[in-house]
Amino acid sequence: MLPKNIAALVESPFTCARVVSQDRGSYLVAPDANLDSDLKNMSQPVRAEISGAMRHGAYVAADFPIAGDFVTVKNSNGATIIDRILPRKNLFARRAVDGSSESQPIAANLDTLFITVAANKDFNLRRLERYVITAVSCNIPYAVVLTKCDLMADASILIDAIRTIAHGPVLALSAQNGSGMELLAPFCGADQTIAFVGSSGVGKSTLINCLLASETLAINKIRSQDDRGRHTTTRRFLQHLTDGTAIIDTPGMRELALADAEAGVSEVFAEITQLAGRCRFRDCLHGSEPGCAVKETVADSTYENWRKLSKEAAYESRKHDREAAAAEKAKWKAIHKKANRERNR
Ligand SMILES: Nc1nc2c(ncn2[C@@H]2O[C@H](COP(=O)(O)OP(=O)(O)OP(=O)(O)O)[C@@H](O)[C@H]2O)c(=O)[nH]1
Ligand SMILES: [Mg+2]
Ligand SMILES: [Zn+2]
Repeated sequence: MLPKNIAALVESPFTCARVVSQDRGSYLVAPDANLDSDLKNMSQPVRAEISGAMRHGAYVAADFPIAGDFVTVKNSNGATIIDRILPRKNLFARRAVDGSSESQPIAANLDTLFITVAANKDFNLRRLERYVITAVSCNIPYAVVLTKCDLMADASILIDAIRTIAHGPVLALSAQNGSGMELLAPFCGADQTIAFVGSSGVGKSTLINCLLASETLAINKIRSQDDRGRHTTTRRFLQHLTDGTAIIDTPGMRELALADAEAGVSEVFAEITQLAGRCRFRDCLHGSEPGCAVKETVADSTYENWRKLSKEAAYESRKHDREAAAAEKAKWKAIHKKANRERNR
């Protein structure tokens, strides 16, 4: 739901709408269940375009509207024009997969991000780790959803494994037999926006359909009149449950490259972050420094994994931020100096 202080930014002739989906410059917007909007009487999302001014002022992908965004719109000769994006509470984004350092927004204004993994042979902790790191770095509350639990007699081993990485809630369920679906209830409500992300085939859309199925009207409306229901897997798409919960489905991601993720790495590898305080050198990089508590204590596999991810995260941040690079250079210089001093003693 749009916070009141942001709703106050909307002035006539503009009204507020929520971005449902985006497809090459064309958007679908809908009234938010809780918004006072011109669009409110419409039962279906409407097509909208961004204004010329917005197009000219947009430099990076994040400057364009994304599913979950609250935007101001106005009617102009029968067309719905998006005038501006209202301030975002948060933005789930990953590094673009084209190799550039630009970040690719996935969804905005989330109350809970459901990182979805399946209890089958595709289960992969390393991939989960990347999602958790990204969620933490984007400052988005997350929960891990372990789907397809009907395929396993006992999912507790997987749940325990997930808990070694994710400090948020873990919900084990099956959209197939309905077990555990009630675990999602506390995350739903008129003022809640939730999104499902994860690899292709983990069951995100099935889960959402399952939630919508108990609300037959909502899904029928969307499917018969707009034919959107079938396309939930090819683009990000926001739908409302009848209780007002906004649910965003996203297409499965093949890879999740880290962007600006150092905070997330520190949180996921909390053990390392804590141990770092016990290293002999306060600015120990846990490489080949003597007296490194991290190297001495942490399991080799965890260490290698941490090193790889923190290297990737740091590399991306450097690319983004020259100042950070300069500071890092100074830091290295100081470390070498110190090491030299130590050696020459
Ligand atoms: N056994 C079992 N199969 C499931 C369950 N949920 C989904 N599936 C199956 O998993 C397959 C993929 O499900 P989708 O919901 O399309 O997966 P998705 O995550 O939306 O995939 P993308 O849209 O490609 O990202 C389908 O064949 C579903 O029937 C479940 O709880 N149990
Ligand atoms: Mg899908
Ligand atoms: Zn160390």
